[in-house]
Amino acid sequence: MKFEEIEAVMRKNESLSEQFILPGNYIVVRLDGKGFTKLTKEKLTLEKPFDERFGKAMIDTAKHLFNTGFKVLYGYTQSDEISLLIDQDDQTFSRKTRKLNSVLSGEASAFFSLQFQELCVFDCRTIAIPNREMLLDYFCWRQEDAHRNSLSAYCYWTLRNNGYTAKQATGKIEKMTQAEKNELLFQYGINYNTLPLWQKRGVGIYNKELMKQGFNPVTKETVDYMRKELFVEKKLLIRGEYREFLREIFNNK
Ligand SMILES: Nc1nc2c(ncn2[C@@H]2O[C@H](COP(=O)(O)OP(=O)(O)OP(=O)(O)O)[C@@H](O)[C@H]2O)c(=O)[nH]1
Ligand SMILES: [Mg+2]
Repeated sequence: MKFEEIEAVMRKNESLSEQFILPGNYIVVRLDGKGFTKLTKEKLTLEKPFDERFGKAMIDTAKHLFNTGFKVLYGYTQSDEISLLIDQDDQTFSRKTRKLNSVLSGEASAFFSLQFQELCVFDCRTIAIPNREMLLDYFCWRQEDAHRNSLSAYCYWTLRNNGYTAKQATGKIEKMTQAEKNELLFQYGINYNTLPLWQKRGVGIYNKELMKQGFNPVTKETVDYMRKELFVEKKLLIRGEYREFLREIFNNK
């Protein structure tokens, strides 16, 4: 076969296997740290179950993803995952899932690795969401997951710190209800209700209109003005109130 023919076949194969997020759908991506159980236990020196520096690196990585060419409306991070909502009308890379997944996982992996000077990798999946209610369901679902995970993680490390092996701790937690997990922590002197909200609910990131003060050199007066800035919400509301909070952000995009 001639080179031109080979090229035509290759290009056709490549374009026929291309997938797109269909017009009108919201684009949600979720990145997740690859093998972070091993990374957080063996390679990094971190507080367990939650570490401020790790949490900050996740937030900074999520903020970085707001500046990678996509029109990101909302970011949410908990544990080793980051979800992003990309605008319904975003046409970047013609909405190719291959591009979304590879560019965002590459950007996140590179940025996060620099925070710890260690090789850290994120995977990325792209999800098409056809309507607003499903979008709200998606983010409420991730927040519920954050809550379950944090309760279990606190139980796990409390047991580990009190003589249980990894297997014993996992086995014990597996059979417990949420109420029993709360009770277990209480027995060891931990009141789950008073733990930092970012650990239990995750963190939201969005462009918020904030009042700023500037100096007018002509009139020599300080002036108030409004500016949109990337804002990190570490005290998210939950359930119905979180839904309303998100609805407002999505309405004011
Ligand atoms: N010490 C510590 N560990 C954390 C923190 N946040 C997340 N992790 C750990 O990150 C891991 C995330 O778990 P998963 O994403 O389910 O598992 P994984 O090992 O990353 O596996 P894959 O995602 O399937 O590649 C858990 O083991 C958490 O304990 C933190 O603030 N401190
Ligand atoms: Mg992971």
